Amino acid sequence: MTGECVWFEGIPFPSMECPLEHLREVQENFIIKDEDVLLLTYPKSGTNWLMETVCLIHSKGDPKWIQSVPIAERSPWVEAFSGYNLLKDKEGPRFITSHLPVQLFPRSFFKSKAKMIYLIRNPRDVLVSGYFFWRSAKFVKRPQSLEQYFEWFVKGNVPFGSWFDHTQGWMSMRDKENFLILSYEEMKWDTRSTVEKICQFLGQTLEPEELNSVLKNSSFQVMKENNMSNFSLLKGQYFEENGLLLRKGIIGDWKNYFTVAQAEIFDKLFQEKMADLPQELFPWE
Ligand code: PPS
Repeated sequence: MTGECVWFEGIPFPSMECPLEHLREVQENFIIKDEDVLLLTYPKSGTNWLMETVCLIHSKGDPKWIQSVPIAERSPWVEAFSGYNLLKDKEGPRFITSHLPVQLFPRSFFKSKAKMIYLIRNPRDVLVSGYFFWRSAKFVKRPQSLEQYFEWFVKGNVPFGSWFDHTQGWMSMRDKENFLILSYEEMKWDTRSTVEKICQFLGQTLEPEELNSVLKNSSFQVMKENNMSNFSLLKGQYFEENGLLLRKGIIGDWKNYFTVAQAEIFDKLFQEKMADLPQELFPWE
């Protein structure tokens, strides 16, 4: 069932969950409400870690919810057919996840006060994580080698398009008060402070033991063992048995895979594409 992508507005999407008509429907008709919380990422940036963290903050560290409801039902992907159907009839505040680039996000959002968290990660690590992930997926064209995936990635010929365009697009929101930028790297370096930052942004207060429980239950090891959060429920239909969402969970794994030439090409491209943004937005080395 290895699938192809559909192209929407010049960007490839996995055709199985994001058919063309659906993407149009999401963009034109999905209503974002002021009380929604939007978790926005380019794929492989730590999306599920952010989702788990936000869910645990919401339940004040109580793990019952994250242990009993699949992660994609707690904070559905709006661009996925199944996620959209869960979201559209849901009453009250919603957590909404999305990998959509800003220009294809539901138009209603531009008039809403919904809080948005945009999580970024060193695109070199995003690339390596994506290579291992997509090569076990059954719903996109699988890369045959890292070399091939590198070529696709730098051209933006990968699901959800160019990392550079995605990041440039969402970063244009950065002066809005309802927009919080986080990085996977800061989450790793100082998880506690990052969770506190998220709590402050969401207007949530946690007791010290509640915060400790958020940290424990969103840790790599605990998430890896939680079948509601580790994508094991998707094996068979969407992924091969060896497919892993929680692969290594580290910073700088790209150094184990890039050749010197690839590292140089990437550096040059990064400088060209991101030169107009303040470099302190990108906290990796
Ligand atoms: S997806 O498929 O786009 O939604 O994937 P996404 O969740 O964005 O990214 C997957 C990578 O995030 C890592 N991850 C974590 N790292 C640290 N701690 C926790 N709790 C955690 N949860 C997920 C996951 O391991 C993937 O990175 P790699 O580098 O492949 O290990």
